[in-house]
Amino acid sequence: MGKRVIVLGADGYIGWPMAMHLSKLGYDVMAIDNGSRRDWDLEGGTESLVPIATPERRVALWKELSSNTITWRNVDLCDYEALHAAVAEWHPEAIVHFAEQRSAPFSMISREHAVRTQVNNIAGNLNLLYAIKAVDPSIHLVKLGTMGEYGTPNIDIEEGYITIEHNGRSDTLPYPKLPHSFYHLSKVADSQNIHFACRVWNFRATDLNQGVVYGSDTPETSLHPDLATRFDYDSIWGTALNRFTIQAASGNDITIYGKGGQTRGYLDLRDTMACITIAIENPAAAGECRIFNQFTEQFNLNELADTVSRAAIEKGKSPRIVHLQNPRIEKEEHYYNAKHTALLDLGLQPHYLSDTLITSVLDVVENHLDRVDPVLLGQPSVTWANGGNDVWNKYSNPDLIAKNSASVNAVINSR
Ligand code: NAD
Ligand code: USQ
Repeated sequence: MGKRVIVLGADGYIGWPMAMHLSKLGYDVMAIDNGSRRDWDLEGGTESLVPIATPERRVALWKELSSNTITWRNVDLCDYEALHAAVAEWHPEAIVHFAEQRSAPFSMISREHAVRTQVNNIAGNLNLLYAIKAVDPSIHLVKLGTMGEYGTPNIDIEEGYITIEHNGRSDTLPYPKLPHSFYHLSKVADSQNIHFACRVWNFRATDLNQGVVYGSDTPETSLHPDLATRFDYDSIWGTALNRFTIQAASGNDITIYGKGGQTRGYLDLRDTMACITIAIENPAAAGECRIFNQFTEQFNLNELADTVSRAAIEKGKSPRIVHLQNPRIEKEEHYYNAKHTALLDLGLQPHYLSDTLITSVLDVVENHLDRVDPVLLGQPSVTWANGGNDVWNKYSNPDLIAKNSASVNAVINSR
């Protein structure tokens, strides 16, 4: 029997390829998701550019093509009893936790969306900590955080910790955080709670401050269209890089928000698979809260737009770069130098955007251009300043919004 792992958020963009990748490596994988991401798409009228199959179809097809079994469970991390039962049933060596609301604009739509994001993410993660404590505190937690937890300070960003000298004394402390949104703030709260669990319960944890992930092909997703992972491009869920590539490929303007000096870390989806596998295979020690900055290259938006534009010109397109009024409140010109050596030291062999942009992103986009919805690709609909007055959903769907609000209130009231 292989080593057991649980992948939480296994229906998502990274979670689904990760579940297959670990299964192919010989791990016995339990995959958990509650389908909330698909509900949030229905609620806002958003849709993946690449069609995605149901979890049932994905798992059945994976078994047929690889002869490996992924055990699927529909569990909400906010339902402690169900989560505890799944962790107890599988008793894994490691749990990889992707299962959160991951969009900064979604978290900034309104008070209700900010509350929903933070309840889902922080309460779900806290439930997980309690489930691990109850089942076996030696389970290695591999948790997806984000580089945006740090924000854009005017000093070098270290990997999780910084040594500070103050009034003649010195200590190594968690690096200060200045997050970009209520979503990114939820990750900071998760990080604090995980750090605390390592201190008081001797947990072993790896908190991965991941940059923006791009690309959609892995050796496993490429086996069949029904094993493909999602590709978001609307202004709520689509990252700037995804949006820029589709804008360039479909003859629309590349939309930089503001001056374009905003710098972020980036990595290929295949490198995410490799980093997480490295983390699982080199577990943190008992009591250790290990923090890695998980990205391979950094770019500002102007550089990113130029790179996409050049690649699109090579393919015969003639994209135009425009600067829109920035809907977010963020620094548009700033210093950025984030350390990211820990994963390279453990053996990561990175892919680079300049080598893979055309094959791993632009070609995928071109194959699905007929599915591009110009409304979703266009102007952003959520502004940081408004705090709740935005018309954000493409199709007003009061039934789903009411259903989601009711379930959030139920979670809050039950605490
Ligand atoms: P995603 O939205 O595609 O996938 C997340 C999955 O988690 C979804 O399938 C969703 O249904 C599930 N989920 C959410 N809340 C849940 C709950 N309470 N119970 C059970 N399942 C739940 O997101 P992704 O892009 O695959 O990101 C995965 C993780 O990596 C997230 O935590 C995200 O914050 C982090 N991350 C992503 C990126 C990126 O560029 N995509 C970068 C840095 C960090
Ligand atoms: N931006 C544009 N044009 C667009 C869309 C975005 O200029 O059409 C700008 C934003 O203003 C921002 C930058 O691009 O300055 C990055 O935005 P993004 O949407 O690409 O990424 P972000 O909101 O930071 O979130 C994404 C993922 C999130 C993950 C994060 C990693 O959605 O889950 O945590 O990247 S990081 O940025 O390192 O925090």
